[in-house]
Amino acid sequence: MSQTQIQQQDAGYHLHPFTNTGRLNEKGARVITRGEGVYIWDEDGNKILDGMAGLWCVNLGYGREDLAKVAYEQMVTLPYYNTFFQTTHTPAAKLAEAIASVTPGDLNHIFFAGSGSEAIDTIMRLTRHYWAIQGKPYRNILIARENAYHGSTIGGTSLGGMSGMHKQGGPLVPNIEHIRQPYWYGEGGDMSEDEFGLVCARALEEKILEVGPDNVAAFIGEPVQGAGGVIVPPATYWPEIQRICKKYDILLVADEVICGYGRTGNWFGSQTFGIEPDMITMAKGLSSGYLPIAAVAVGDRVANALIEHDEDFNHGYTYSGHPVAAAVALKTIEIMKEEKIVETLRDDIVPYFQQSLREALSDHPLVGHIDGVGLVAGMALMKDKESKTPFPSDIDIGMICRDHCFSNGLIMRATGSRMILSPPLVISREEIDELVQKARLCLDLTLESAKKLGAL
Ligand code: PXG
Repeated sequence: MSQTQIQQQDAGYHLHPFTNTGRLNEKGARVITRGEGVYIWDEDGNKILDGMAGLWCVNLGYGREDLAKVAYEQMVTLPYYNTFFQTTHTPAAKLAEAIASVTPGDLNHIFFAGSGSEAIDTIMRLTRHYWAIQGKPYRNILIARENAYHGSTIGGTSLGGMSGMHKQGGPLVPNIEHIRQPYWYGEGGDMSEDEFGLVCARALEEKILEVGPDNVAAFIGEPVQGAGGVIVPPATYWPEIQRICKKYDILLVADEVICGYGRTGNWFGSQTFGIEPDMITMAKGLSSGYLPIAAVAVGDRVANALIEHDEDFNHGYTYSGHPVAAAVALKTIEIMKEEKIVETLRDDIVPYFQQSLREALSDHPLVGHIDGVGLVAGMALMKDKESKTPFPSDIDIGMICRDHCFSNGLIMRATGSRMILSPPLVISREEIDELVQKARLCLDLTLESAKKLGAL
């Protein structure tokens, strides 16, 4: 089938997520046909370096036969069986143990879901249920942050802090509060990073006191906000959040859907930022994106309460612990251990990536600031970086840059005027060199476009 035929079918029948479908249909979606390592190819044969690992997930790179074989073997052995009615199967049991072997602290009790959004709905229900079985059903307020992303089910949308999402499909789930995000470059003003981190964390204490400590179930946050633009919090932020949660006996949940499985340079973002959460969510890197699977790792406090409470927890999904997805996730964890992915990142690839980005791009006239940790980074594009002046709203500088990247063999994602990188964890030094060279070229082209549009 030709590219045009596929585009016509797509335009005729496919409603895309987070997309203005009418506009997309006019120009036609780009057809991606295959992947190998850190590269993908489109229907016209263009080779593209995937600086986003799909959607923050293809951590082990494309085209791994070892993952495909495991899926095939599991499919012919047992393609599906549920874990609802007093049954289990080898992939789910083995995967639960394997996840517990890599999660920090006592996060050793695993509840499976099919997506990050479902994992988030699980923690929303489980944190509230926990307090209900403690005899405190009034402790049901969840506190999250503005510009957080926690998925797009009604639960994830409500818990997230994306105003564009809150406007659609409401009313939202009640008893959710949002506090400010720790975005120092954008909102820190004259404060030092450390000072600003404390101010943002103390917004949690203010909110707790405002709604009453006895009414709060949990605080939920991404260690690094991903879809919000790669907002890396100041070093003071998470320890202070942890202290406040302990002080008011509030459950702390880290949404590790992006940060989990190596992205920040450790197995989990909680380790990078010194957080000891009561629960974490995970998805994406758990199966390297090869099949949809997610999980919540629950610590002893909540798990023991559930286990000791003599009643079903009436929650779960048809595909909780799906055997094929679980087998692939198990293999993913085994590969990460065997190939020492986290160690290689820590000792070599992360410092090289972060340094190369800064050396190549910091002095670019458009780049106001680079935020980054592990193998993830966000760049703020500014009209005038000295005076921190953003582009006017009619110039979508992020989209202009993203389009230049697309045309020049690089996937870099735009969140507003921030450009995001989150490449596969198996990227080599040479491929990082190629990535930063392409990024520089595309920033130059973006600068030219902005001048042509009269924005500079
Ligand atoms: N929590 C976090 C922190 C996420 O990043 C979810 C939950 C929801 O996961 P599912 O599997 O339901 O999508 C996510 C997902 C983007 C983008 O544009 C990011 C995500 C999903 C879609 C787009 O950066 N993250």
